[in-house]
Amino acid sequence: MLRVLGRASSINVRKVYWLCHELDTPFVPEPWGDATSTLPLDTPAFVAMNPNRMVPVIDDGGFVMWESNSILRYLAATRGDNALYPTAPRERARADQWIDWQAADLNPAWRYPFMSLVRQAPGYDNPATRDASIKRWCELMTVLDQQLQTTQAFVCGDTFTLADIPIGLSVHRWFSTPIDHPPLAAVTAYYERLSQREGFRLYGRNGAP
Ligand SMILES: N[C@@H](CCC(=O)N[C@@H](CS)C(=O)NCC(=O)O)C(=O)O
Repeated sequence: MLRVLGRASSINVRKVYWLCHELDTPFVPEPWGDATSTLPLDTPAFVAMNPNRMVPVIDDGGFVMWESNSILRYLAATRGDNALYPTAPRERARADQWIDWQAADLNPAWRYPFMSLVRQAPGYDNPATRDASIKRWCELMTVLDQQLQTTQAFVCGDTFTLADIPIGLSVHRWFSTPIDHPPLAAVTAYYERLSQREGFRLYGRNGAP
């Protein structure tokens, strides 16, 4: 049985749970990294699986890997149908474009305000840095809004694809972080559209941001 290692409060772990639900793939969740768990990340056993000391990690019959968006691609390729992660080069490239944009651009933009306003973590208390990051976050969410105005449905078009999983989690984080949200009607409609999916209700918008 597929093992999914990582605390359920992690946005990146919840991506994997959600995809497993979409694929109807059973998995064993293991709460590594949870503050109350006996499975800390800073141990030789965990570091041997992921030297970055981060979750999620999967163990698929002895094949161990980390990096959430890569895990999504692997699971879709091994369990999915082509609708979720199309094989046609241009359709696949379009999904990859948004998956990579989420990791490379959108994630870094929300990190500082999230750590500051939600986690209230030490070292994230510079208002100018926070405001600059919020401004960038809003700009990127406007890019997403424009795409969704075009598709009127999901990130890549009419149908739900793998790209909607990381983007959907990011949209949940956007609405759950206490900042001034500019009105983005297409993003708001998308959030409600995703909420019609059981997997998103269970794993996407359930957690603290
Ligand atoms: N790029 C990595 C980032 C993973 C990551 O940031 N994981 C966080 C949880 S969301 C983590 O493990 N933080 C350390 C901890 O919880 O102790 C991925 O997408 O898998």
